[in-house]
Amino acid sequence: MTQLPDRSVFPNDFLFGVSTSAYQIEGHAQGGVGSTHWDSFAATPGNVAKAEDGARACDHYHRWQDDLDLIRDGNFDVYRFSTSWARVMPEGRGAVNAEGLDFYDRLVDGMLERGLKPALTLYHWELPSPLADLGGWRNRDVAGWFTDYAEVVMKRLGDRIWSTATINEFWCVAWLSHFIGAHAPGLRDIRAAARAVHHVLLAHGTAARAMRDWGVDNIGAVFNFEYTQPETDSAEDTAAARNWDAIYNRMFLGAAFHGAYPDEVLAGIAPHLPDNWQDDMATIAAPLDWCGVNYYTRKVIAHQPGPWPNTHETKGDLPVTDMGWEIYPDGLRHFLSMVHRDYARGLPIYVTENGMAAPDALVNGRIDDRDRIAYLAQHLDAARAAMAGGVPLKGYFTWSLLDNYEWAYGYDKRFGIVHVDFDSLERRPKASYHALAQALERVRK
Ligand code: IFM
Repeated sequence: MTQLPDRSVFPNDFLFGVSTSAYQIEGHAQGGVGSTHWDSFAATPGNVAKAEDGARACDHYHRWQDDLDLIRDGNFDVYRFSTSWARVMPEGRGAVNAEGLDFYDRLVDGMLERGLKPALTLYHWELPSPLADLGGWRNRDVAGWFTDYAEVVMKRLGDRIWSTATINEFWCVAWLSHFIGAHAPGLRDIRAAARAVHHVLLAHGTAARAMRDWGVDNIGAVFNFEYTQPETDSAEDTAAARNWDAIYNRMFLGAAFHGAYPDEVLAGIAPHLPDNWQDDMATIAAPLDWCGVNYYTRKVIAHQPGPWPNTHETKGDLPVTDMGWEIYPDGLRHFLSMVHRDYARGLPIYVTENGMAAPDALVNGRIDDRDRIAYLAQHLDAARAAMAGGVPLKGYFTWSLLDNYEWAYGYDKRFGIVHVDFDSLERRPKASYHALAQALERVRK
């Protein structure tokens, strides 16, 4: 069986963590939380497998202490979690739900009591419905709404938070949700997408600058990446892959770090961006302290006749995970090197998500997920290769602690290192959890 690399082969200050997000685990029907665009998206036929939503999820809202114990006992250093905007401010603006804020207060204290560094993400996709009604990410005012929400959270938790990310996965928030239509709010409209792209970046930059003014430190953002492989070396497929790569891998980084959108992207979205968008780019390129990289897979892209971006996903020939995602560890090395070389230039980089959905079988009460262990080992090796090439990689987070609500796939896809029985809600650490716990054990020197 593949062995995970030991903590001792990483620098002493290298951090290991697990990642989760609020809507995917908490149970979003509990504790005075407001409705979100994911609730209505899931309630619309055809959007989510079995029309499942996050109402109960893993019931982390009640089981958080046991879940934090699992993280501590897994020998992790950091817990990357998110606060739900709709739990903190059920209407998205104005009134604060004291019960919601108290929950996160206890959660953060619980991390500290267990020696875990709290790594907060402010937005991991559950936009409050009243804001969605006003156009959500298409409405420029979202930058101010988001900053007000950030202020409420940081005023309460900021004194104990180790790191703060504004947004998780800009591409999913803007493109997957407003151009491809696979996530809430399920739009397929280039104008909506262009505006969502710009406004989620504006919200990020506005909040990051404001937080800096309030004295918050260690501020970053989390970007997702997919290695892009042209199906053939024809000029058309190569151009299609370049467009895909620009939209997915360079648009948000380019704006956040250089205040510029790639030319390949402007070729499609420029007519649809808000008036005077150029004036916002300096705000968007707010100084950051670190950059988060989420990486899972590679995509094979071919030319698609018709309107921009002329891209079409085709099937590759690599082994795939239960999501049908190709396993391509060298893509992680590629992006860590690219982010360091072309964008973050010297800032600490973290792998903020990496992991796989596997068809885990529960046999005699055990899950022997050696495919997941192999996946993690290969990606940790790729991370080490990037470090050997000079990338200031400072930590690695596994997605995810628990099997959870995998968005449009409902509860069918299991990413956890801990199995969750979605009837009894019982947690069962898988072989990957035990392997990580063993690899991360600190040996006294
Ligand atoms: O479950 C998601 C997570 O919410 C964001 N990053 C990718 C994961 C797996 O799809």
